[in-house]
Amino acid sequence: MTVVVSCYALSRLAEQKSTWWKDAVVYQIFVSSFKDTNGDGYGDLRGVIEKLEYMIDLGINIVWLSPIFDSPMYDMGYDTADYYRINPIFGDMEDFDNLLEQAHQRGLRIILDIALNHTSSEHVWFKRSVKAAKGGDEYFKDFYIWGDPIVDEDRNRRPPSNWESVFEGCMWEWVPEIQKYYLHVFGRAQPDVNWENPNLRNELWKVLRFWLDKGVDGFRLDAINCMSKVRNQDLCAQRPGKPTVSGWPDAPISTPNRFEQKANEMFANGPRIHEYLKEMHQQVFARYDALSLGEMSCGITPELGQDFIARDPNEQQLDLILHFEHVELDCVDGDKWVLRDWELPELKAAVSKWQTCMAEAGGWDTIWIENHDQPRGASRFCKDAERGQLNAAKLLAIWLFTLQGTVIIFQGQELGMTNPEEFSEEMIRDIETRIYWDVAHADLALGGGDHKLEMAKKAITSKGRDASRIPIPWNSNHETSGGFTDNSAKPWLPIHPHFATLCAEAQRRNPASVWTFYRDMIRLRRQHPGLIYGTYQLVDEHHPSVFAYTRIHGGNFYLIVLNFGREYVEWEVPQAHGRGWVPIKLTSDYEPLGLEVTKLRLGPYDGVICKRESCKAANGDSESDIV
Ligand SMILES: [Ca+2]
Repeated sequence: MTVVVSCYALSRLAEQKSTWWKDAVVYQIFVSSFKDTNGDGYGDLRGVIEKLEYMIDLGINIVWLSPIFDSPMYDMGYDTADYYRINPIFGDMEDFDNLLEQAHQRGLRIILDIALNHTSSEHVWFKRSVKAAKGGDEYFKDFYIWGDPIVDEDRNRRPPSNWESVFEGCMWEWVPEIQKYYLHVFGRAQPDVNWENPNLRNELWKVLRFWLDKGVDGFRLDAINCMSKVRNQDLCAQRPGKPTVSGWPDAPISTPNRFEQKANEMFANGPRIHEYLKEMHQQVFARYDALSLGEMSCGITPELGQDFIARDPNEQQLDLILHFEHVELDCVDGDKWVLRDWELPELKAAVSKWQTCMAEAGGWDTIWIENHDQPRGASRFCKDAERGQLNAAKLLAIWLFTLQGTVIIFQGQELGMTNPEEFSEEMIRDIETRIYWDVAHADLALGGGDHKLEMAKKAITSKGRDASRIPIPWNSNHETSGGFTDNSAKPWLPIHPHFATLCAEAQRRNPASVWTFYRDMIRLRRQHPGLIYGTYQLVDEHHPSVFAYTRIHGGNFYLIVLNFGREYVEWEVPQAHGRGWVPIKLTSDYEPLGLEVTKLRLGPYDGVICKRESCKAANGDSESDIV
């Protein structure tokens, strides 16, 4: 009997744990660019505290803080030097404790962004690991991924495998003093930790528990599907490659005539990844009512994604995953810098597949379009939106808040911020963009031609990570960089050229602003649980400019129709979806509410949410059968 009761209690706990983040709206803060309170040009934790009421007014439930741990900031904090210390740029532990307390007092939850795939090369673990190779502390010897060189008959040395780093060049970095290479999936100052080592994993669980014990409400786990790397013995049909004497296989040749090769299959979704994440869940998240939000920017598909969010308690790994298919439509072969045009049906297919696959697996999707790594959505999903820029930002809000999943917005998105568009070298602060720009320059020196440099500038203005990282404009005061900092300070990145019209102060006073629209959409979504929990179904999948879908929940039926094009379009509600649709929210007020619609005439970037009540048909069947 006791067993039955405790199982019931456990299942109740699981049920409780799985609900609070589902209908929540997450607001991502890139602390450096949010609000500076001490005039050093960088945002800080006190700036976040200052703006807690702002987030409450908007309707936010969860704040995601970009990495705040001590870091040399080679990659803006995604290179941790000490997981137990606050980065002095952002404040100290007292500031953090204050922030957590004041957020909780207001009912706001805080989740921390943490990179556990790698640390900074400044981390003491890394220094000790190097030392251990020379006969130091054995405990740290295998905290990182060390590889021996492959030496040919002529005594030429090459790295243990041909894997290409995500940022640039070879994934292996030579350390002359110990005659070994270390592996780094990202930048060379970001060595990957070795998850094969149980001691290392235990240290990471301790880190997570330390912050959860403080009361944080969860983590955004950076690059969480990259922890398990492929060894020779792991090669198979799904992971083709060529074994080498180092024990690390070479990736298949995709770019002839060079050594480094794309190697996603060698480090993403590797052979032990589910084992590791189950252990993390059991050792950490199962013991707290905390959210695990796993970022998977490298090689995740809806089918693979299902395996990470399984609801079976024995298989549990992550609550939510951040996937990237919809923001990689403009990439050629996954290369973010090589741009391609995409068509709306491709976007509809990608979004719909994730919506369906997550629901089928009993999981829950995440809904987002921009973040600190991605450009502004309004500049990307509504191309050439000058004619309807205001509508475009509102259209994107309707889209986000009517899909199924936890909605995540990035600071400034609620202001309809766009990419700055103009190229300037002063804007290049991000290490990934800097490397790309330097390579483009080197190509020019080798006779690459001016047009290549122009293409690089275009790629940087539309895809570079600095575009969305520029400071938030709080007011129209030029002296204080739009209220971001104080009179004397220079922000670490230039402010937006249109900061005076985009600023929060002006928008909050304006009932027709993007800010007001976001606030209203958040409220509307709460008033209509069907928009949160309803079943998603795509309508008219091949239409070139209209993205339409239904959400059905209990007796409530919703139809969302969005014109992603810059031309007027007439769209007839398909007969199969019934009649009686009444608009409840529009991007613009061009049409009176309260009238039934059968045909919609939508202007550039216009969107509409329609609703109808279920009614029983004459034969007693629910109308849901025909929707
Ligand atoms: Ca500051």
